[in-house]
Amino acid sequence: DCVMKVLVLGDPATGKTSIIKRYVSDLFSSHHKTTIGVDFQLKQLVVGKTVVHVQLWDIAGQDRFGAIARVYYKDALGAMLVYDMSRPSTLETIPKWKKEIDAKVVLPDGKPLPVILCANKCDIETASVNKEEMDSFCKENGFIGWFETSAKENINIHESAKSLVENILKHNITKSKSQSNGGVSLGGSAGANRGIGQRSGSCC
Ligand code: G3D
Ligand code: MG
Repeated sequence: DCVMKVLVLGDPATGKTSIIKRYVSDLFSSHHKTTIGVDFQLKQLVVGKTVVHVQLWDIAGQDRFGAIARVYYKDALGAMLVYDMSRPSTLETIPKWKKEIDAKVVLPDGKPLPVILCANKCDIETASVNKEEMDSFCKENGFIGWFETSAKENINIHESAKSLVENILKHNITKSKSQSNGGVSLGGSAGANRGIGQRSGSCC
């Protein structure tokens, strides 16, 4: 078994909480409260012979650059960056988000975090993307890939998460479940954080 911390970032109301909810419990509701503080949900999946416990961290009301507490980034191994296809301004801020991630956290081997881009709300008829433009946008900004997603209609949520998780596993940097504190301690005790990278590859 292994554990990985994944951040879900992007402008307000782009669908971050909805994506997490859809992925973790296969639900969509337009009535969840805007979450306050740091919050994560767990999703278990099996990749090959490995049980992967993915912690999805919702920034929850801190969706502005610079406003996110450092503890949020700490020990993260990957991120989903979300924009709203029906609001182009939320794509304009994506490069800033990507730079913010790269500035705040790197993998234990010093490489940048793998980040996937979600063009969310693809169910909205007026929303569209230019695939070639998106491909080159992803290359320029160092994303591992992009998906058109809809948390509402359950389109590509699992696919985009799977693609990110598989990329993270390739880096051989996940902690085994027994080494991990499960991410529950927000105090950042040194003992809990030392596990990462130290026995890299021990579980995956
Ligand atoms: P956030 O966590 O990024 O702030 P939320 O975003 O998940 O709270 O979603 C913001 C609004 O977008 C919500 O609408 C939610 O229902 C809607 N939404 C999220 N994902 C999708 C999607 O894939 N398609 C469509 N059409 N809407 C989506 P309300 O009206 O409740 O504020
Ligand atoms: Mg939210």
